Amino acid sequence: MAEAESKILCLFDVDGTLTAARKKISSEMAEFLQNLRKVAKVGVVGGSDFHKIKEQLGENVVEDFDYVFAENGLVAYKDGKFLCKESIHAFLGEDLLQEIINYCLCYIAKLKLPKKRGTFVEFRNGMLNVSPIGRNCTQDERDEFYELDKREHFRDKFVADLQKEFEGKGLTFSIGGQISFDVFPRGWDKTYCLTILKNDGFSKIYFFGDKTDQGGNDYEIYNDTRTIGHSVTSPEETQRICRELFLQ
Ligand code: M1P
Repeated sequence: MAEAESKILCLFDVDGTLTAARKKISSEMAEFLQNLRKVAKVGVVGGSDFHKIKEQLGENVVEDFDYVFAENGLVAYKDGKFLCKESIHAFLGEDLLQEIINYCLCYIAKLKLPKKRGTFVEFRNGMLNVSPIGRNCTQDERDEFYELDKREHFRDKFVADLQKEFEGKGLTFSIGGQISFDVFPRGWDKTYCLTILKNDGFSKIYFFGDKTDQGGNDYEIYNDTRTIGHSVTSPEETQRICRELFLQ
């Protein structure tokens, strides 16, 4: 790798950017990324936990990517090794955490939906993930909720309500996928991983994501002055832009 090129990092969101939502990476995309690694460092930053990122990007994800940032970087791997971890429990404390969880459960209990399943609040290392339908829903139920939510805005309304209720508590509510939203301390969005990269000497960090509008979980990192942001609508578009930028 040439010196100038070695200072470039391509950082990718997962769902809708490298893979279809919650689906596994295609072998073609996996091969494409290995070719890209010949001219730039390649990293991934997802809202999901490490286990889910591994399910989507493969068992060898920490070897296949130079950086893996799960939960926006709260769980980080570099060069095939574990790097660091931060926890929402230690940061917010049990009292505030329970206040948020209890409030969400009460809100969901009052919500009438066509379907409700289980796991309405998932407690992760660096965030809470809140789902009105419940994370135990099937793929069909997930798709159905997603379409309904586009019309009824259940998640937008829930988030607006939480923003009012927990104003001044330093929390961010971020809608990333199809059936849920993430709750974490302000600054623990995807820009969190940029702090970890601070001393790694990249001259340019390119970011690719699909949820780049305000309220989406790529919004902050896409607009951050430390990145060159690209908004994409599909994995195919991600490849096309990368090819134009780096592989001509
Ligand atoms: O990566 C985007 C989001 O993916 C999942 O969202 P959902 O299950 O709603 O489709 C979640 O893992 C979420 O935390 C994450 O932000």
